[in-house]
Amino acid sequence: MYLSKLFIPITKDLPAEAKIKSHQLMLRTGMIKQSSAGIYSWLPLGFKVMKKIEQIVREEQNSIGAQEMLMPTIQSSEIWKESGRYDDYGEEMLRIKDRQGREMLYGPTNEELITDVFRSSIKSYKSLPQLLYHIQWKFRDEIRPRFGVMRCKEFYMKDAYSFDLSDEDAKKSYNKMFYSYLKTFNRLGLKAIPMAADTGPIGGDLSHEFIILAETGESKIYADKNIFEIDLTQYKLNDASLKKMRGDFTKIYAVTDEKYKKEDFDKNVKKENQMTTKGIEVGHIFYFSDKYSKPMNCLIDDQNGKKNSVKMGSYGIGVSRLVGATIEANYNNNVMKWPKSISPFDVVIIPSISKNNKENFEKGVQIYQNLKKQNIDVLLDDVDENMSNKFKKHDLIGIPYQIIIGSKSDGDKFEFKELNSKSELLSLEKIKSKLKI
Ligand code: 5CA
Repeated sequence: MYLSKLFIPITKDLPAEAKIKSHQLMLRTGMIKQSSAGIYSWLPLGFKVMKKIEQIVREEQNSIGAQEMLMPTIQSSEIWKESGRYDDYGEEMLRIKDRQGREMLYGPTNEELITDVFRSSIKSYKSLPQLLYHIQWKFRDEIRPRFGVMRCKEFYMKDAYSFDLSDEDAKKSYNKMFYSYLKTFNRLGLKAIPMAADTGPIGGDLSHEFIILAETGESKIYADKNIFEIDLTQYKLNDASLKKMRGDFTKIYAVTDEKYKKEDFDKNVKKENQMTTKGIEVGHIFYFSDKYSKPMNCLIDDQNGKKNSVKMGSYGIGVSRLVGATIEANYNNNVMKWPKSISPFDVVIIPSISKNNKENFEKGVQIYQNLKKQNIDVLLDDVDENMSNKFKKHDLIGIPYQIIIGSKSDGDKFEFKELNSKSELLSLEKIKSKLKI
């Protein structure tokens, strides 16, 4: 892609309405545009990053055996009346009527709908366990949408649902999700802490939030620094290993302010390991047993032909929130550096362009074509602008690698720079091998 052709409405001014750095950056680099309070259009740059995050989330769900499907955004109120949540959910639910006057709603979550799908299809323990997920827009009429995509009304969520015969089996599904969440956030270059949490309107008595550290986060957290020392690669995808993993994580003290008690913190964590900071909730998992299956009559025959309410859990990741959260975790001193796994482009070529010198640009085009052939997703900055402005702009766009073609280029060697590091003079072959690492 040539930068001049990219739909990327960059603005110089700091948007007044944006209070945190991710919101500011996303508006300034034209990743999103507000359409109305808490509702955004995703423009090409933001959309590309979100889709890359979505793909990593998908791969990690698939790798624990979860199956992807797609449920609609609009749901009938009937199933919510069955579960008893239609009245409980309150004003956050956007309620609408179709032309026949039927009560509908824009789904804020999908426990009822998936239970309805499940009960009409699966009747026997022989088909269990099942793990199903979809990645779909949700709507919650937040009273105070703020911080851009971090707390908005319409947002993109991965929500998964597990179905098991017994509480014991259900906890195995819970542990698999726990593991896949930690792997997902690792691949996104984020350090996430699982924390015991309250269950709110979803319900149940076992729940963990996954929180990434960021000063601008909404949740205050108290944790033992040792939580970052646990090496995930020591665990395997089997029930015993994953049980040990959850035990290892949950025995280290880490709570949000809802559960914080000073005396517990001091008793459980040595002074030098105490960490008090803020974080952003990027995922939340729940085990609620038969909270939905019982009132909705979702029954399974066990080995003796006896009918049991299926045991369920639900597992959410805020895919659109993760775009903002990743920025909060990585944007410092006016430089944004995307983790390689989700960067909007792999590399940007920045030739110094002037009316009298077309050579740099032509060299840039050659390199561009060469890299394209290798399936490297490359951006060529063909805009006629001075180099210092270009660098400022690319500090915001955040592509982690730059090939600079200008006064320092030497024959077939070009400046190769990783954001936040010094540049080096390298041949194209060396650059290619660096990009593929
Ligand atoms: N049904 C359960 C699990 S599937 C559920 O809805 N959980 S949740 O309410 O905790 O939401 C899951 C994730 O969606 C949260 O961890 C958060 O990352 C994201 N999320 C929730 N509300 C918003 C919002 N208003 N704006 C952006 N992201 C949100």
